[in-house]
Amino acid sequence: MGADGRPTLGIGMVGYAFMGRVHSQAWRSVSAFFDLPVRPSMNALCGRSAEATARAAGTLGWAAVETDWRKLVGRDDVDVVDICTPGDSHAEIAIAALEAGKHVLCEKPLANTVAEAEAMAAAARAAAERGVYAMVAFNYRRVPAVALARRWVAEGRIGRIRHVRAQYLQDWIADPDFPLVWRLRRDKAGSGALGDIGAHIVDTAQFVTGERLTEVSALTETFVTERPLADGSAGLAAGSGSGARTGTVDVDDAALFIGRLSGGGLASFEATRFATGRKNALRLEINGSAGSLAFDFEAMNELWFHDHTLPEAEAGFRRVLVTEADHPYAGAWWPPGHGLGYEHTFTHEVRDFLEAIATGTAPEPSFDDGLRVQRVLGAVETSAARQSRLTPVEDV
Ligand code: SOE
Repeated sequence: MGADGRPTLGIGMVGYAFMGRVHSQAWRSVSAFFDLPVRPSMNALCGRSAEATARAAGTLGWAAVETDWRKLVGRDDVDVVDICTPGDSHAEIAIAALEAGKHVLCEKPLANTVAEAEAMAAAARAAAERGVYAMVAFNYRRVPAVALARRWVAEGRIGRIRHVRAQYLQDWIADPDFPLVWRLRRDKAGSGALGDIGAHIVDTAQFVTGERLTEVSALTETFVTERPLADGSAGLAAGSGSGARTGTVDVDDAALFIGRLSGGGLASFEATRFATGRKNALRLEINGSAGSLAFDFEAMNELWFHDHTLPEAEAGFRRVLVTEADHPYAGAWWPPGHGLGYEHTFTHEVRDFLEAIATGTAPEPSFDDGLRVQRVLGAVETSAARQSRLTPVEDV
């Protein structure tokens, strides 16, 4: 029981790098801004090095430290396991935690392979029967402007969807001397830009439209195939490698694909970490029979709306500042116009997860939603591997 008389839920988190830090910020701040039936208690942090984990726990606000995730999962004061590790450990940790009766929040992409994602989704379905819940951390669903776009699509404001144009553009590995960090290794990350950021645009597009991708055709490329080995401490921030020794990049640097939506529309996707000058440009434009919506995370408090039912002379894209009290999530924060940032999307994510647990409602995105995205990633890789299907322009 917390000081305010609300029941507490003990949180145990595995991993404390970029995602661990942003999740910590979310767990720490959620009760201060959202009126929830339960209060999270940051009980234990798990990492491999006792010293480094203790340091991180002190900085980030975790009460205790574990160096073996199995021990974290077994703790009586841990009700929720938050997985912020590379994809190669998601399946093992998530399945063990669900079987031990712990709710699970798992970073994206859900897994490194479709088979792992299938096993995780099966474990989540079985756990849900016992009131134990699992959610995959596609945080961009919780950008107020993205949630508003979904609301307007569902209300029919843009009519029947004809086109989805989705891009996720970053540039943090454009320098060929950027080291071979774990996100550039298939054994750790499963795939490259495709799984890391392509997964986000697939989920965001399906979430906003309420439709599914039914088939895809893809091209992937690895522009820099050898990179300096990372010195072990290298995170995702720019830095140098460890000198003369290099290793092979065995994942995609960029993935482009087109697809068909379940409602009959066409979609295009571009995920790259070589878009020089673009830092975190998750962009979505949806064209419907009655209007269009456009969003760019680099201006995340804005949603652009074109109402095609207006007379031509009055129509055109107009900017909606998504900071009003009745916009999704926005009312919990600052007065209109004061704006939110990247970290708030994670606060919204844990808010929704805690609410779902407290009210016994299955949270979204579920592991089945994560599996669906994983199947799209798998289909993209299968299609890209069949490059013989491409038509050489010179042959025509
Ligand atoms: C790196 O590309 C990364 O941190 C992704 O892994 C996150 O999911 C995205 O939100 C920001 O960029």
